[in-house]
Amino acid sequence: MTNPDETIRFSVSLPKALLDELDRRVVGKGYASRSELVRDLIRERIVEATWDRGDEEVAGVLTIVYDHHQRELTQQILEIQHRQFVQVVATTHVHMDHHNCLETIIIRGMPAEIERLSQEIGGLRGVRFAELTRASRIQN
Ligand code: NI
Repeated sequence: MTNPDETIRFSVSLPKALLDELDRRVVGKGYASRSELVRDLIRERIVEATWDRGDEEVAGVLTIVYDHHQRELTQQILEIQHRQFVQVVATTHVHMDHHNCLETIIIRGMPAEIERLSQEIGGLRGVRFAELTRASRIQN
């Protein structure tokens, strides 16, 4: 009987230069230990693989900065959000200055649909910056 939450210790052989690189990242990124960094690297790859497979529901956060004065842009962004086959869970809007609005859009759905929505919003005239953060459920 094995418990999936059990932590198992195993040893890994690495070239010295690669281990040094790992340790620089442990320090540079403020990790408590090599193990914690390696766990996070593995989880990152799992999220990437889930998005690449594309066969299960995931979540994404689209961050955009757009021109407040671009006519009808806000309306276009809203219409795209309503029309898609993905679920827009929440949006947050911040007025950065007189010209720039920052918005985060939390989206749930299949990876391809989230990518499509993000590209469509990112491609609108007046959207100056668009970046999608990809997330998924991770066991342990
Ligand atoms: Ni604004």
